[in-house]
Amino acid sequence: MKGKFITVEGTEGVGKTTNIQCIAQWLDERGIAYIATREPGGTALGEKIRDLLLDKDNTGMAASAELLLMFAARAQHLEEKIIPALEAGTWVLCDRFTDATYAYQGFGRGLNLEHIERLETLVQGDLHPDFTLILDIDPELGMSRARTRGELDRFESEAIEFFHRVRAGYRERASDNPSRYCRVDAAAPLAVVQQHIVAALNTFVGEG
Ligand code: Z5A
Repeated sequence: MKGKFITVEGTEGVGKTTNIQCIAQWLDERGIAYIATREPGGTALGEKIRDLLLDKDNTGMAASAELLLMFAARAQHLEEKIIPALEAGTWVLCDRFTDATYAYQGFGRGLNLEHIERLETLVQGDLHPDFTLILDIDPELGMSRARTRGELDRFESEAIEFFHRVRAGYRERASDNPSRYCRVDAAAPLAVVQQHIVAALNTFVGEG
């Protein structure tokens, strides 16, 4: 792949949307062509799947159905958008990707991590992000930030213990593979968070 694949992860209200704008600015300053996208979603089909996944009326959704819908949306996203962009030399900046599946469906819901790994191989082959930013925050603080935005979706309505498990999952993945992941303390003031992000990106492209 000629373009680079950057993903941003973290629990609710951690500041992904806010900090993706910082990464976009860093890319713009370097004249790097990129697309910004998100998961679940990113394509017309993926956005319809996202609506199903986030809809609070779907409270009875089986964890395995949730897992398969995540990968269905991802398969479409990869084929329609991510792979063509990377092959054309365009960078892809994605709000969540498969690390979220390990963290939410694996650590959060308790699904078997080896099953997730098999689906990952089926859908992605050997395509993985080149750089993953994990914004790390105490879920209580993240939820208090997220709550300022109004009605909670199906995930945001989960008990706080769920988000503690998700956070632990992200931390474990980051510490298992420090060369791909950069974990940043997202409870810090935004300017400090963004200094860390820019420093990590500079290191990633060999400017640090
Ligand atoms: N999900 C899954 O289960 N499995 C998967 O494989 C995938 C996803 C791909 C939708 O994701 C759901 O899908 C998600 C996991 C699941 N569960 N939930 N909920 P989403 O990414 O669309 O939803 P989200 O996590 O709730 O993200 P968000 O709503 O977009 O929040 P955010 O982008 O992380 O936060 P923000 O909007 O940038 O910031 C929140 C507020 O905090 C805002 O007012 C900011 O101004 C403020 N903020 C941000 N940073 C700071 C700092 N440093 N200090 C003070 N205030 C700050």
